[in-house]
Amino acid sequence: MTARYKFAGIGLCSAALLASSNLWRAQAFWPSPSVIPNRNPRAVAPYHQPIVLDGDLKDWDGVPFISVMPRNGIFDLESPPTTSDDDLNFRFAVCHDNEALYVAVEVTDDAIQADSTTPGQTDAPAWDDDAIEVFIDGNHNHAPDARTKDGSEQAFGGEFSLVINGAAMSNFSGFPNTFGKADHWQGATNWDQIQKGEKTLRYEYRLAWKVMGGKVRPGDTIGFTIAAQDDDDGRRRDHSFYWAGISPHCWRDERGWGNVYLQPKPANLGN
Ligand SMILES: [Ca+2]
Ligand SMILES: [Ca+2]
Ligand SMILES: [Ca+2]
Ligand SMILES: [Ca+2]
Repeated sequence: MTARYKFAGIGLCSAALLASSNLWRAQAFWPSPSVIPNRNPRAVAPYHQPIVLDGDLKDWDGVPFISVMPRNGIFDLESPPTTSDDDLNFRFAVCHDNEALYVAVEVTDDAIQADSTTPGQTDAPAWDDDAIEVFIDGNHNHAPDARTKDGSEQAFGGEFSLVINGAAMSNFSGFPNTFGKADHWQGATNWDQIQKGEKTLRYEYRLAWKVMGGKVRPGDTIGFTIAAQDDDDGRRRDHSFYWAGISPHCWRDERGWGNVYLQPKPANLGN
């Protein structure tokens, strides 16, 4: 190949690689939310109990997990994306027990960091450490701004963050500083195991109907998304990675979030 054609070939190959890569997808500017492929994915939260909040997911046996890999998730481009599965990927599941929604998450991450927060905090800057953020749109109205100043959207949910070290944050919900309260929300991680050398990060949440506005019940569908925040160098955030969202600011635009159907308890299980 002449030098000219060689460069043209390299250019074409690069274009093909970029077009097929998540990097391209993550950095693309979508023309409008209405044409985003795979927008608003759906998950089913079956009735399932008992769940024990302890960072051990054996009690989730039989509940389907959804895998979110760099090739099929959404990077919020407030932070850089990664194409490496080892750098960051997660899987999650949802279920309910007629009183609350439960969320389980298992994260693969190449460097575990929790230097910016302290266990026991309920107003932690969770996004600067390895953390999970759950977003609830309890009135399911797909509002373009979940953070309206009048609080009308946060009355039906908002953001509920849990750091791998057990620190928490719900100040961007209608229910600030309520982590640990059974009538609001609770959670647990496998931090004890991580400190002993375990490499897989595990999280469990319990979110009572109250933090969705109080009217959500089995049979309803709520707006929902979930993100893994990744700190790899012990300072601020390196990656922000969502199941569903419109980047940038996935945390704000409910139109890009997924749906969770709260599947009622089967009649054959009794009352
Ligand atoms: Ca458990
Ligand atoms: Ca990482
Ligand atoms: Ca990390
Ligand atoms: Ca940090």
